[in-house]
Amino acid sequence: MSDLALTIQSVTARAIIAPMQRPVRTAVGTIPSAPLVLIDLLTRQGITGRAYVFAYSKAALAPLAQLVQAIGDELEGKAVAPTDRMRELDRHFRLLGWQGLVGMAIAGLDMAFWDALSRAADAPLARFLGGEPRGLPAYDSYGVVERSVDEAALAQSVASGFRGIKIKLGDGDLAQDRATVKWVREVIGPTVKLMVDYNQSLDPVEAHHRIAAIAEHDIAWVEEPVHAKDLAGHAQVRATSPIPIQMGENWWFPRDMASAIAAGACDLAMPDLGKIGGVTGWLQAAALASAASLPMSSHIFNEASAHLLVVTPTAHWLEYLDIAGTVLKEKLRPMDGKLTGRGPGIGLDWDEAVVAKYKC
Ligand code: SMN
Ligand code: MG
Repeated sequence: MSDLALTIQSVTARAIIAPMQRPVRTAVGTIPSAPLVLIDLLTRQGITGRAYVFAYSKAALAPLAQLVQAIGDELEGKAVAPTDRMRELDRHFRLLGWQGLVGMAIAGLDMAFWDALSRAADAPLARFLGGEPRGLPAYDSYGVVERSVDEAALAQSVASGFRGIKIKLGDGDLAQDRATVKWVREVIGPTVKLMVDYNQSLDPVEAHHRIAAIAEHDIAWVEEPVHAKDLAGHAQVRATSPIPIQMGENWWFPRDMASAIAAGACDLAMPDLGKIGGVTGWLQAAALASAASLPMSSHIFNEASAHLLVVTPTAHWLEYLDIAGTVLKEKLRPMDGKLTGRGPGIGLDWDEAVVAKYKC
């Protein structure tokens, strides 16, 4: 076994805009392609840790890359010890607050730390964290769907083995939601799980009406029906909802998750690796979910999530939404509706020719 005492030599952050298989169309706007910051963390021992973070908007891409670079530069000469680094960074950014782009930059660096450590141990991240990589049930994640455009793809997702499908609602009125859910249920059949995501677009009263209108079609969860910050609103919707309420992709670090649990805001949890604080934040979130008996799913970040759900006691669903596959040497592909994490580390190796093509 190699020595796990790694020292940070340098960090390189590169901004790219990667094409996606389909745009992420939501009730609050469309993301046509993936603005990503690719992180390479070089160590003095010759191991490179890799990770990426998702900037959501093109406008945030350059500032996010600059933050990763600037925070990374200050880490030079320090040990690759994610728990220690996170404790220091938490203090360092306490006055500014580490939600937002700073938090995403830190999450990306944290993921690169864990990648480097597990690569040094020549182990997939799941094994490094005490689990054995296995196929995790994944759902195929769609945006707002239209019958004329998406019917064939949805049928194909089911034929390929996916046992769950997520669609986004709230782009039109209640009647449109109802009609969409009806035809999607017809296409995917009665046994495949169907999740719906409102992306924070409703108020609690409207959410109550819409949930009542779609409930007959056997929905596995309703995601972020109201503003993610409105925990009382989520709890209010949850009190009358016959469908489990899902949230978590907008929790900034485990502290936000603890607040949501305390407010009784949701039945299910789905932290996002870029907002929950990378691998270190995820592991703390997994402990909170386990202690509160909340089934926990992932949000984007297919590759790292395929490792982390293995060591999540209440692991539920992996969201299959490929934002970075285009720039990887080997894309992580679902097999019979399941995703298995690949090592060493998180399993990210950049296809440099493709990266060069999409570099900003
Ligand atoms: C989502 C939003 C933005 C980018 C990717 C995914 C979404 C989801 O809320 O849950 O898939
Ligand atoms: Mg969502």
